[in-house]
Amino acid sequence: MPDTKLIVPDIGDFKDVEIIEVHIKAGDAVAVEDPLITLETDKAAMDIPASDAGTVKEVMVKVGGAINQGDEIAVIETAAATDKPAEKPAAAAADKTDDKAEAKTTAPQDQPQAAAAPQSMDPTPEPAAAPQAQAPQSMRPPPVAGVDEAAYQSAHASPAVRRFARELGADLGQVQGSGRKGRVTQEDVKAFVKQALGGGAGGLQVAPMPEVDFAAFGPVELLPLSKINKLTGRFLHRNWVTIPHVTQFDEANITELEKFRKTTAQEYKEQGVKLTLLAFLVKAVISALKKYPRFNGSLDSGGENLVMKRYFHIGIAVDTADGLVVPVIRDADKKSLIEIAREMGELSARARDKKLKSAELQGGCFSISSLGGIGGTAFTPIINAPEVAILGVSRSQMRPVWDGGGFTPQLMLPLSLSYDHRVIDGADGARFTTYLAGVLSDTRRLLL
Ligand code: CAO
Repeated sequence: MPDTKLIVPDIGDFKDVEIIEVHIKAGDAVAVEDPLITLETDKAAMDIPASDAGTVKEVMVKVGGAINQGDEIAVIETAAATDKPAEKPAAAAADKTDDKAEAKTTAPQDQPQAAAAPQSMDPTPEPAAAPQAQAPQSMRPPPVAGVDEAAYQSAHASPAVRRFARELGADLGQVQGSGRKGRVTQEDVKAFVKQALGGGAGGLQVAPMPEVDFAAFGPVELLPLSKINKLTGRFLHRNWVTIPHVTQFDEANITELEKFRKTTAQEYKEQGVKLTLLAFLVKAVISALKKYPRFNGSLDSGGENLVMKRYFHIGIAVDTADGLVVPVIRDADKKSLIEIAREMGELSARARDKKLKSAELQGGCFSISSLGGIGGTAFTPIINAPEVAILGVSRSQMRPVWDGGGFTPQLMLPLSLSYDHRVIDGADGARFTTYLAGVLSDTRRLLL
């Protein structure tokens, strides 16, 4: 195994340039163009990349030292067999910004200089490391989505750190530098990314929650969150921050429906079935899903296609002592109103007794969350992904409604439909609730 000395290439007019980072240590494997050290001049930081691949035997430089062209950086053991040792200048030094660095060198003579390693002394007769100086535009790292590119470019960081930040998708312009003169180090980028991941999804940057000593203000006790609280909390948080929600509000005149429900409910009560408004809502929702099938779809994992479901499984949010669960009524389109009411009663009873099977919580296409039995006028339900919409229902109220000639008392049901705006447009959101309100106002439409 031959030894090769890696030396400082032509770095222009710079003399006694300070080394601010050493990226290698004995035993490291280096590939051609891996950054060996980072230098800092008055104006910029620059990486000195490796001109040869091999294993580092000895490092001759340290942070804080100063170097000049021709100084030895390291000795590496190259893999290729040869009988002569070599001394090679490291590849052309990179410019301040890595984008430019991939394409630009500090001095016009860099390319000849990189190629200037005498071929006879070159243990590997491959071309010297000029390609870095020649990288075409298309090989430059793409800008990181959503970052301020100007701030990114002007950030005080070495090319290696810039490359690292790009790989992680970190917005370098926002990273606080802890190095000399505010230089951003690799550790700074790591800390920034860690904070971003801990504080939100998809690199969402939010201020950390304050740690408050509540006991300093009065007596407190700790109540551990239930398993369901923790699990649903995680999913709800993910859905809330990753899905662009829009909530469309509307109201349905259910005066006639409620009259019908009350008389029918009496009959079925004797059979042990509680016929509440919810069963009618399931039927009306299925009719609306058939008319507007995108609401019954789901985005595939790549976000490129909408999976259109030809079945209608409806999730019902159930409030239990341990937290929220959403059992699913399967093939609700094939079930009668009474079958739906009976199944809903059974599912919610078993949910409260913690007796649901996990299969009964899966496969939903669309969810309904009814707070009507409790109260409220409207709310913004969170979509139960991968579903794309959820209907929230609040308490119905008798209100005076203008019928063209006067005000008459009508029972109005508030509807709050949250939908995923990536899949559903606002116009369709309004069409869906208008249609739903129409069906609930006149259930004969369900027969159409
Ligand atoms: N307006 C007025 N009254 C309503 C109503 C509405 N929109 N919806 C239900 N009611 C009435 C019912 O008719 C019933 O009246 P009676 O007791 O006089 O017959 C009463 O409110 C209670 O209904 P219910 O809650 O027993 O039955 P339901 O079918 O309406 O709801 C269930 C069943 C399981 C959905 C419900 O018990 C529940 O858990 N709701 C909470 C869901 C929830 O937590 N959602 C939030 C999710 S996001 O955090």
